[in-house]
Amino acid sequence: IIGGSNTVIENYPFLVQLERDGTQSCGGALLTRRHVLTAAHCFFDNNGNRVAASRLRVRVGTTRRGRDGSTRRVSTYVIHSGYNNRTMDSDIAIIVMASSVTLGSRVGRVRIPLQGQTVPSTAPLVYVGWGSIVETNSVPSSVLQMVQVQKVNFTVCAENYRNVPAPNGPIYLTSNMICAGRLGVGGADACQGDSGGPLLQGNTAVGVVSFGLGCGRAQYPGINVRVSAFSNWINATVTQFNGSSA
Ligand code: 4AZ
Repeated sequence: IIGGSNTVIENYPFLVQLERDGTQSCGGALLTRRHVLTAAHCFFDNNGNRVAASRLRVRVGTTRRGRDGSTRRVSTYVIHSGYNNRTMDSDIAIIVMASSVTLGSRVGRVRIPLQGQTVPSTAPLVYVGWGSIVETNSVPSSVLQMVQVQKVNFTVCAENYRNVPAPNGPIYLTSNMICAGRLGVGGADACQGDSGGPLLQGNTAVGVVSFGLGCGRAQYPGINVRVSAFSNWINATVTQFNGSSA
């Protein structure tokens, strides 16, 4: 999180850490006592291979990165069939934990919007996570960070990304994405390690942190999965993977 402030998990009890080989690598948000909403790209290694579920843990109920709270094994994870690792379209996935977590003041469920529900352009939005606090390093935060941002006009955001020069661009956004940050100002954004975590409007995950060009840049807001484009898929997937055999 760029430009954020220290906060505590009690303010965002649905927020979880996804650990790969014992190290926090992504964020996520609890949908139910057994299901976590996160990003599809969190499940691929640097060679583009899927990471085995046995290497993953979900840590809930803690403000501190990699400490306290409690962890759960991952039974399986479901990557959206439309995920494209080059365009980053449909960068959304659901984790099915091997056992359920206990709800309390530090562990709770996030809300998701109805399918097709749009985010009001004036609503205050919040990024949360343990990711980098500086664009130029990949040092995570040991304490949970939050930062307030705004939805950025999609046409403007898409044009800016389309005009990114080679070799990084052009980058073509899809209608399944929401931009959020401080357009023209910068300094408030998600960053490496925040991926998979929610972009919040109150207790509703309107986005899933996905990617961006750098972090906190004035012309390049963070890009998030538009959750309302996937609400029906989320609900159907949670229902399908609901039981003891998953
Ligand atoms: C990343 O590398 C990443 N500024 C996540 C979010 C953003 C950039 C990069 C948005 O996971």
